[in-house]
Amino acid sequence: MIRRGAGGGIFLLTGAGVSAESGLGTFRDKSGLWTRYDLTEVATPEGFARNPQLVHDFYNARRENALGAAPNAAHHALARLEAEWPGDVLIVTQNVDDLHERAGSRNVLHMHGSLTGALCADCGHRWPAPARMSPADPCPECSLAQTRPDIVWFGEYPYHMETIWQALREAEIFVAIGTSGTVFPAAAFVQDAARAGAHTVELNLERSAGAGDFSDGRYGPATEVVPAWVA
Ligand code: BV8
Repeated sequence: MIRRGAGGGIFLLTGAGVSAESGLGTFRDKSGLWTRYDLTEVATPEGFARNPQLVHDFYNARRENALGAAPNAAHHALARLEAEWPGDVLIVTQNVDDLHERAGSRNVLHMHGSLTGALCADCGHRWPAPARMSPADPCPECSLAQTRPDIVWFGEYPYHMETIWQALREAEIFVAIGTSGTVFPAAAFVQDAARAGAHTVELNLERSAGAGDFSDGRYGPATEVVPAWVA
């Protein structure tokens, strides 16, 4: 349970597990995406350069799934927390779906990008992604056919890092929800927050490899443990 009245800033780091019960796959569970796709082929700039159509097909399928999914009780509980908590509440998500926003959360940073965005690999122009994208799509700005999903791939620099590091220094409560703590720099955020004096909590289906870095943990499906912790 959050210490009521603390009023301090809450930093929420979410991963694929918060969207699992909305029907969107995770990455490293037994039927996870990385068990079915070679991440070097679909989630690296080198893979995109080799076969842009394969990468677009991968993200077109995930965009279609995400558009057809609905926010679950965990997303709604976090939106309620932001509306009711006296201090700041920031969601930094590794997820590329927009279920936090569709549940009503306003203060959301997508550090690994978003399925709703398109990016021109040549001029850097960004625009709302159509339902399906292809390598031949011309950039609305420079007209070159260098369109890519606005996603941060392995080896690329995550978005909003300066804002994120500042928020980690200021947070009084740090909560990691539905993430295996496998991917950096997100996996190290709990240590950054603890160093700055934050109370740290893991809310996950099961103890992650980094569970020992947290001061507290609640385990079970996000749609149960997140509303219970927010209550
Ligand atoms: C970078 C694209 C330079 C989007 C993704 C040390 C320091 C810095 C970098 C590195 C480092 N060591 C290695 C690196 C490089 C690399 C990295 O971390 N590699 C790993 C494999 C070792 N990192 C990078 O390249 C990053 N860039 O480092 O730039 C830099 C250096 C320093 C400082 C700043 C910058 C870029 C990483 C981004 C890569 N893009 N995907 C997409 O396609 O979606 S990563 C991919 O993994 C997704 O973004 C995903 O969100 C992310 C993390 O996965 P999780 O969300 O945790 O999902 P997972 O399946 O693993 O776990 C799900 C969890 O949920 C499980 O624990 C499960 O138990 C739980 N769960 C399941 N069901 C439920 C549930 N929980 C609750 N309820 C349920 N129902």
